[in-house]
Amino acid sequence: MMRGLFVFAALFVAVFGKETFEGHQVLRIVPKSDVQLRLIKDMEDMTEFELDFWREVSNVATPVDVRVPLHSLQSFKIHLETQGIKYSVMIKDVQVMLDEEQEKMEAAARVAKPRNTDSYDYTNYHSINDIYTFQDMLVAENPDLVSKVVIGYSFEGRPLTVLKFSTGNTKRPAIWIDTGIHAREWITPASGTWFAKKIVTDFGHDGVITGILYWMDIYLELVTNPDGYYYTHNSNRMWRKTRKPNPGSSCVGVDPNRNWSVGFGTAGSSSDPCSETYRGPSPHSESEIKSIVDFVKSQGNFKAFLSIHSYSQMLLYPYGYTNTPVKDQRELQNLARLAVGTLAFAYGTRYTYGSMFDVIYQASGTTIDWTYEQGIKYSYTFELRDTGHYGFILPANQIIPTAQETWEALKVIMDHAYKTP
Ligand code: 0X9
Ligand code: ZN
Repeated sequence: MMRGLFVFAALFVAVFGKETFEGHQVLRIVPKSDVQLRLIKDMEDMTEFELDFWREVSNVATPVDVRVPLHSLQSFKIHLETQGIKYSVMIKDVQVMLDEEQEKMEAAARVAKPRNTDSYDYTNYHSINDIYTFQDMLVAENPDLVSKVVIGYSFEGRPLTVLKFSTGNTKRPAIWIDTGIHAREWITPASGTWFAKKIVTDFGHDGVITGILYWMDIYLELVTNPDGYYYTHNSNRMWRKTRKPNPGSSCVGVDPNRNWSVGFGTAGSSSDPCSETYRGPSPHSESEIKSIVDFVKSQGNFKAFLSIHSYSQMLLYPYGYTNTPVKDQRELQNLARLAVGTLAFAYGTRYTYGSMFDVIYQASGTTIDWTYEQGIKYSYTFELRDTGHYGFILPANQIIPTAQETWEALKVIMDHAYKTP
C-alpha cells in the first residue's frame, strides 16, 4: 500500500511537475563511538525511512548529514533517540530553502538574456540551456583561444561538450577539469562557468595562466552529467545520478562516481539500482563516463585531472577503493597542502585534505582512481563549500567567492603539473 502510494507520487511528479521537499529536514548526526558509527552505518541500508545521505558515514566525530522525508521524520528521530544517538537539525525545511533559491533564479532570468559573456550573470545558478549558450558565446568571442569539443552524447541525447583552451594546434600536454558530474552539486558548474570566463580574461595578463596555456591545453567539461542536471532543474532538485533506466528496477540512474573500472564493484559502492551509490551493471556502462574514458585515452597526454564535487571543503587524491597509498603519496600530499593553503588565503575557507580513503570513506569505481591508474599523476577531487550549513543548496551569493578561492587552488596544481616534467 505504502509502496503503491510512492509509485503513484513519483508518477504524479513525472507528469505534473516537481518533487516537493516540504517538511523534509536535514539532520546532522555526529557519531561518538565505534558502536554508534556502526549503528549509523546500518541506517544506510534501511529503506523504510527513505533517507538521503548528503554526507556519508565516515569516522567517529565526522558529521553525517541526512535528509529525512516528512513521513518518516518522527519515527527516524525516535529511532535515533532510542539508541542514544544525538542529532541536530541542520535544515528545518528543505523546501523553504529551495523556494528561495528558485525565486532568486527566476528573478534573475526575468531580466534580459545576456548577449555576451560579459553580461552573463555569474552570481546566479543557471539552466543547462543557459550554460550551453554561455559556452557558445565564449567560443564565438575568443575563436583563437577557445573551442568546443563534443566527446559524446548523454543517455537522453544531450551533447557532452568540453571547452578547449589552447594556443597551439598540436596535441599538447593537457589539464582536465570537470564540474557537474553529480547533478545536485550546483555550485560546481556555476564555479566552472566562472573559471571559463576567468581563463579568457586572465590570458595574456596573469603570468601563471598565460604560462600554462603557452605549453598546455586546458579541457573543461562544465555539465558532465547533463541529464541529471536538467532533472534537478525540472523534476527533482536532489537528484545525484545519471538518468538511464535500470532494467528490472523502477529506480533510475547510476552514480557516475562509482562507474569507473578501477576497483569497480568492490566495497564502497552499491549493487542496488535504488542506491545513490549504485555502480551500474558494468564498468563505464554510462555513456557520460565512457565518453570521458575514450577521450582521455585518445588524447593520451593529460598531466592533471581535477574533478569537482561538493560539499565538505576537501581536497582528495587517490585511492578511494583501497587504503594502499599511491606511489606519489608524498608529492600529492604536499601539493594538496600548498593548494588548500592558497585557497584559504582568499576568504579564510578551511579545507581538509588527504587520500580519499583516509579522509572520507571507502569509495570504489571513482573517477580519480581510474585517471591515476591511467598515469595521470595529478588526479584530485575537490569537494567545494560548505561544510554543511546549506550543503547542496548553497546560496547563489557564494558562487563568486567559491569560484575565486577554488581557482587559486586549481592554479597551484596546474602550475605544478606544468613545471614538473
Ligand atoms: O561520494 C562521492 O562520490 C564523493 N562525495 S559527494 O558528496 N560529492 O558525492 C566523494 C568521493 C571521494 N571519494 C571517496 N570518498 N573515497
Ligand atoms: Zn559529488
